[in-house]
Amino acid sequence: MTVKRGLRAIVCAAAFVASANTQAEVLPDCTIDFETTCPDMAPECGASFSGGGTCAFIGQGNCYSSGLRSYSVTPAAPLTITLSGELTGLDVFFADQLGTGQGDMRFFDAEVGGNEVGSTLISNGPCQAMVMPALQAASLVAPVRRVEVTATAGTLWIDDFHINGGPSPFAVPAVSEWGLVIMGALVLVAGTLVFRRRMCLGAEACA
Ligand SMILES: [Ca+2]
Repeated sequence: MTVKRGLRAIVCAAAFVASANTQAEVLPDCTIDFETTCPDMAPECGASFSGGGTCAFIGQGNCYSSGLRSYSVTPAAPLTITLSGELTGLDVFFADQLGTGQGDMRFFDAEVGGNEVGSTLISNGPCQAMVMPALQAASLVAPVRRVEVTATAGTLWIDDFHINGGPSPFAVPAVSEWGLVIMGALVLVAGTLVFRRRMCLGAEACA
């Protein structure tokens, strides 16, 4: 019975170590500028764009963040952005393009159906003002795996979709390889001590 308990303790400890070493996949710092490649053709920076417009030259007003190509969203073409890893931070140009656009950008986690995990970004602008619309930063409360962009009117401008520019606020603590070795050794020592103590109590002969 004692040996079984000792083995059970070691197995539980190993499972704990393994779970502690599981690190969520966080997408690397990466910016989609829509200039030479487009994430509606193939994933870029771990993001795949579907259902929206496309990467195109707009040349409107003061929307010229990186080159003159950007991504557009209209009421007829809401955009879904699917992420292959965790989005933990985002800054992006998200504005009305022609003076009549309105819309929002919403963030969801990896659960089935998706729970909304952050404040909705509202399009600013317009691009036709005298200055370029301000960069917007998402306020997230958990890692994001899907983004929904909807225009309720006009045309929306998206550029410089900057993924994970800072340290992750949701990082899961992980154990290094040396940490695993040390923890494994500790588990062995602890198991040996417990086992020896139980044996001694049974025999009443240990010094
Ligand atoms: Ca651009």
